[in-house]
Amino acid sequence: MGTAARESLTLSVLGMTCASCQHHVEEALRSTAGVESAHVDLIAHRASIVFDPAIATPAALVQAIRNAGYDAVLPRADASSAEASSNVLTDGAEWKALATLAAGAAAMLLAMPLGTEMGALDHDLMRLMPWLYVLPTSFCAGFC
Ligand code: 9UX
Repeated sequence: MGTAARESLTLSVLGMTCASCQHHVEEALRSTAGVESAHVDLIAHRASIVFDPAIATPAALVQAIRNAGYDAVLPRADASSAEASSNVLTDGAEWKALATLAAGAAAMLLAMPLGTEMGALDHDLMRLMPWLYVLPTSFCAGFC
């Protein structure tokens, strides 16, 4: 007890538009293996997570958020944290994983605003339920 390694990480969370979103993301993170605590800030679009790096990885945390229907990006060059845990990052495989992840995140970000998939869904919804679009936009983005 008490010897478990701990690391904290702050992610940028994308796609949260209402208070329920915040809870969805928190629940997704808390139900991820290795996560000790997760706090999501809806206004700042940030998730602060404390986890055991031997069990959970930043990539797994991002994936958990994606599975919940949102997206997240790892903080850019987290220099101080990288130095504090240099033993983790000196391993070449870790760098490769991070690079792959960063490339994936970049591709995701590039693809999203164009969002042909979302656009099609949006139009179907507008046709089926026009009243949905009369509601204040803060009500829901459609994931609830
Ligand atoms: Mo979030 Mo809804 O995906 O009131 S907009 S739960």
